[in-house]
Formats: sequence, structure tokens, C-alpha cells
Amino acid sequence: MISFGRQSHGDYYPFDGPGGTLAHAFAPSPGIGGDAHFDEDEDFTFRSNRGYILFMVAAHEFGHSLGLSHSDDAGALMYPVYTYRNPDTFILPRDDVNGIQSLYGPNTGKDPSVEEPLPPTTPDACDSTMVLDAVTTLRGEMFFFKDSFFWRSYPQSSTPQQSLITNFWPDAPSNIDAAYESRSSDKVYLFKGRKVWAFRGYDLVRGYPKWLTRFGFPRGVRKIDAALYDAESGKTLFFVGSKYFSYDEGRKTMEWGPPKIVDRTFYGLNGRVTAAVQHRGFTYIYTGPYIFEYRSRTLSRVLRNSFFLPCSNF
Ligand SMILES: [Ca+2]
Ligand SMILES: [Ca+2]
Ligand SMILES: [Zn+2]
Ligand SMILES: [Zn+2]
Repeated sequence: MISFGRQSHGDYYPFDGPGGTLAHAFAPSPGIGGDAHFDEDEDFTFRSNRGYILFMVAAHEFGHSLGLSHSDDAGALMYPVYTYRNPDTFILPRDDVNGIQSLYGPNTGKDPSVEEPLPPTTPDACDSTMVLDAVTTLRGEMFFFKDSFFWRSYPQSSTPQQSLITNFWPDAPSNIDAAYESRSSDKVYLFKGRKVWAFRGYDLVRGYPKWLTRFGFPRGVRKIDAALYDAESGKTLFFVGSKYFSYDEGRKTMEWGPPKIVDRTFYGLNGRVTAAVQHRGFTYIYTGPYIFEYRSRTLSRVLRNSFFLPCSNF
């Protein structure tokens, strides 16, 4: 039985008004088992990122109705925190597929001629070959992007927290190319292809996304590999292939002249830049799963992803 109710609605689990609990469902058993109840006081929506998408909430609850409990995989449908996701492109994640198949077995009636999308997996910090999409600071924290996710590292905690990008910025793209924080304007910029998004706090800045050309890139630049705000010079470096462009944050103009060669500035770097960030006076240039640490343009050591993102499975 599927129903909507508010406050006390006939079981021992009254709802709590707007926010808080969105719905609940009972594990398989006789009587109330399998039933799903939705809080009538919530703003459920079909597609909008204001309010809660009923499809996502219902899919989670029916997981409970079928016997699944919560997952600690931040990408799972059965993760206990509601996150905005586009229901048109949602594919049941691997963790939930594994969960439901552990109860009911795999689908034996599959039509082999129909190609089904692969269940997405959540990036794992224990994967030593993982290549991050982008890294940035944001109001004293560090953000590490990969696919639809980021890890957020709080200064007061040693274990970075993983969540979906849309959990923080519902309007943001996934699989971004680059990111950086402009401290002077208190904005964070996310880059994907020829577009750039700017956020202040959780909010998309009015007028965004904009085209890359807004920064003064030549037309031939179709995407950037990484972005780095350099506190010393007040410039943002945009890495494209073996070169980089410098953007003056104060004057809001791209530096005149041809782009510079990356490894003439960052000696010792031996691969394409994949991400970059400054933190506590050091510059960290990522190339694949390696991090090159520089202090005033001098290479001090080569680290691995695990330096900031320790593997916490054991
Ligand atoms: Ca509620
Ligand atoms: Ca990148
Ligand atoms: Zn109920
Ligand atoms: Zn739940």
C-alpha cells in the first residue's frame, strides 16, 4: 500500500512537518510490511531541483519495501541522505544492484539483444590509479572532484567526506574539467568543455553558465585541463595541453601574448596537468595519480593521491 499522510497517520511513526523525514517504508512482512508512506507536508516535484523529486524518494522507499536497508556508499540510492538527481538520466548504481541481487538473485529473463547501461560505481579513494578531474579550495576547505562526486576535506577532520556534486550544487555539471576559487570575489568556478559555472556558496551566480571565451581564451580552446589560482601573483593559471594561460583576477583580463610552456615554469613535471591547487603556501600540480608539490616554483616532492585522500577501507 502506498499512501500520503501528515503527522500522525495511523502507524507508530508520525511525520514531522516540512523537512526532516520525507517518507518511510516497511520491510517485507505480513500486514504493514512493504507499505510506503510519504509525508504530505513536503514539496514533492516531478523534475525541479526546488523541492524533492518524488521519483527519487519513491525509488529509495521501494528499496526498503523490497528489503534493502541503508548503504554508506555516497552514490547509492539507499544512501540515507536525499540528493537532487536528474531522474531522466538516473541509472541504478552498482551498490544497489548488488544489494537487490543479493536478496533476489540476478535477472534471469534479460533480453540479450537489449543493451543496458552499466550501473555507475562510486569513485574509491583506495583506487591508486584514480585520476581526479579537478581540485580546488573553497572557504578554507579542499574539494576533490571525480565523476559525479567530490570529496570535501575539513581542516578539523582527517577523513574527507564524499558526496554527490548535486548534493552541494544542484545546478552543477558532473565530470568537470577544472575548478578554482577566486577569493577576491568569493566564487568558485567549475569548467566543463567550453562552459564555465560560477557559484557563490550553494548558489549559481546569475548569468552562468557562460562561455569560456568570457575569460579571453582564443577560440581554438575547447576545454581546459586544470585551473590554479596563484596567491603570490594574483593570477589564475589555466592549463591547456603543454601550455598555460595567465588570467589577471584583479583586472579581469587574460595576459597578453602566447601561452607559456608548463614545464619551463614547473620544472620536473613530466606529464600533462590533470588538476592543480594551492594549499598552505604549496602548489600542487596533479598529473594522473601523482601530485608534484612546489614551493615558490621549486619541486619539493612527488606525492600520490592518498596524500590528501587516504584510503579508509581496511
Ligand atoms: Ca517531513
Ligand atoms: Ca582536469
Ligand atoms: Zn507511516
Ligand atoms: Zn531510507
